[in-house]
Amino acid sequence: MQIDLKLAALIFDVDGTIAETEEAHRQSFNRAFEQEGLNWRWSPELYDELLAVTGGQERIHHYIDHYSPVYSKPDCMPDFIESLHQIKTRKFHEALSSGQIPLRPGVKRLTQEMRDAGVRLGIATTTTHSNVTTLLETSLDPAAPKWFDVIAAGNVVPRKKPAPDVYHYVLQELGEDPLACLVIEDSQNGLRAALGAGLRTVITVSQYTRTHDFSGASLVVDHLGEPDAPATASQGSLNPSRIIDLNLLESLLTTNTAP
Ligand code: XBP
Ligand code: MG
Repeated sequence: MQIDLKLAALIFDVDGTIAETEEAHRQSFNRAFEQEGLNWRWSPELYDELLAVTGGQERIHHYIDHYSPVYSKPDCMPDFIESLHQIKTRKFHEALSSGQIPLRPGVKRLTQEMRDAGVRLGIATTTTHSNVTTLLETSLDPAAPKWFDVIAAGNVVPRKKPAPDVYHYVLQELGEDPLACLVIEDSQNGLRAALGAGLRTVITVSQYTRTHDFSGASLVVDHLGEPDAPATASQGSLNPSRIIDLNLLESLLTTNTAP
């Protein structure tokens, strides 16, 4: 017997999903290093490796531990990393405010469709909370942060993706059944976190995740699609639509139960 479920909530990842932000993050890290007189430079190739570690502070710590960059060791490493990351975050806000980072295709369209249909919206991200609100205000709508019933970011949970903590947190705040929710993600770490919380996931592949393993995703597409820019699926099926819309998302929720 087939049960058609209604979508109760759609949960978005941020970096690489709502917008292609990682290149701006990478450049913001490098500008912070330069401002602090550190001759560290994260090339796109190195950043691709470092992205395996989620969280900017954790990424800096990992870089220091595993790439042994030249610098004079501070008395207090946590304070040093936190201060460096705060500078980086300010640089990232400048990039956002200059309008350099557009939304990915379909994000504005789909969030509006969800709001019109009464489907709740959530955010589950590893990035810093102020990055989320600044991105939403500058690229979606000045009031956009209020469209989301929950914005779970950064250190709101003890363990970052691929741990499922942030998705468990969002589900708890929403009070919704995971079977009536869906996630939009872009990375392997994000997919593992969502699946770990029992959430079906649509992947929109991004600039730094083209080679990731998306086993377990309900659908993998190049982007959410627009009527004049159809999406292409590399895993799962988009038929008959060529964009990710409410009908397509609810078809992913349908559960086949024993008769
Ligand atoms: C991606 C991340 C973040 C960003 C950098 O987050 O792992 O760490 O790369 O942002 P998402 P911060 O879960 O949205 O894909 O420096 O603020 O961490
Ligand atoms: Mg992401």
